[in-house]
Amino acid sequence: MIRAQAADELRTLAESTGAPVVTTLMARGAFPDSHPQHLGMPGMHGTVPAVLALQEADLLVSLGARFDDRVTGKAALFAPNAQVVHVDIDPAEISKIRTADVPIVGDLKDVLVDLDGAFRAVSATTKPDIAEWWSFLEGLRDEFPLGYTQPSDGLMSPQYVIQRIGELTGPEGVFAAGVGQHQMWAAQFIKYERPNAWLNSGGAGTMGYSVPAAMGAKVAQPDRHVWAIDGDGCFQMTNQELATCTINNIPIKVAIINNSSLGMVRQWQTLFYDGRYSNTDLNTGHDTVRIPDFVKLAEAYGCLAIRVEKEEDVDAAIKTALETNDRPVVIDFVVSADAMVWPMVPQGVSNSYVQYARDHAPAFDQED
Ligand SMILES: Cc1ncc(C[n+]2csc(CCOP(=O)(O)OP(=O)(O)O)c2C)c(N)n1
Ligand SMILES: [Mg+2]
Repeated sequence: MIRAQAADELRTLAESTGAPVVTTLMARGAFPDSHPQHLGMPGMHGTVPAVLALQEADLLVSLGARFDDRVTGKAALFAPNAQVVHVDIDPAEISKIRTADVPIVGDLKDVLVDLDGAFRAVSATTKPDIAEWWSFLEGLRDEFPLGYTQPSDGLMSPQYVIQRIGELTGPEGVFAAGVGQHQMWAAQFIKYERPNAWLNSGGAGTMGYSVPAAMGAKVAQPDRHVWAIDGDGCFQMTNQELATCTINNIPIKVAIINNSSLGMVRQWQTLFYDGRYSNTDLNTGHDTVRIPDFVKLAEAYGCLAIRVEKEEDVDAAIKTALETNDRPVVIDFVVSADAMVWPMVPQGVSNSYVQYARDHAPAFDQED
């Protein structure tokens, strides 16, 4: 959708059908988060309404999405009642994972216009009634909004930091993320209103992506605020590009969400390996030797460097970063290692098992 530059055409089709819309990790921003028909991101860490809407739907129109396992969960149990219209520019994608009932190969910018025309022609006589469907979805929305709990160790919550970066920067900013928990929180808690506001390595999931991606975005669009939302692990893969930024006057802003660990791996060790933590401590954060010390490292690269350890200091640091345009800024946000990404569908099971929080699976609770 983003590569096809078809966001306007998507909006037209969505509004004429009244259908709920979800945006995959790669498509965040293709449809405005503020739009009332937007249910959020689907998949392993998607919103409960988005995950269960796909699961319960009788018709899925997939526009350039590829049914990867992070969206479908166990593919054989994905959206069991749905007929699938699958549109893609690459014929190899069609029916690769989920058999398409209606395969369409083409450029989304053209196909969306044709679909909209076809829908209008049919609905002029028989308009589908989806009021009951929407009341089911609104119920999920009310009951299961995106949220988080405050960490019990007294350290900052990473979700709060990321949410404030989004709110203070606004929808004209560009946000590039690394890979891990911070990436999922950046996808969930920053609100995207336009295509290309979100740059992210989906699919391959390459740690180290965010600093170079932010650098490229800032060169392409120097008038925008460009953030790299990075993990303490990811940042250690490509932070040497800060030299390129400083020497070439590319003033990006880097927010290190420093949980002192390979947090996404640690989360799986917590949930699925009884908390046996193996090789996930990075010793970069609270109460550690801080090797490397990200503030000293950033200063060595000619950046403005700030360390933030308390929530009351978050806004001031973000504002300083937004006001600084003569050199890169690196903020070391020292956050709790215990925060987890929710909702979550455990790997390899049906999306109907989506958990809103630990041991809380709405679809199954409702059946009880
Ligand atoms: C190059 C590379 N190595 C390993 C992985 C597997 N992996 C995915 S997320 C992650 C942890 C990332 O840690 P950090 O950057 O600190 O992010 P956090 O999850 O703590 O937010 C790892 C090791 C990967 N995606 N890419
Ligand atoms: Mg980390």
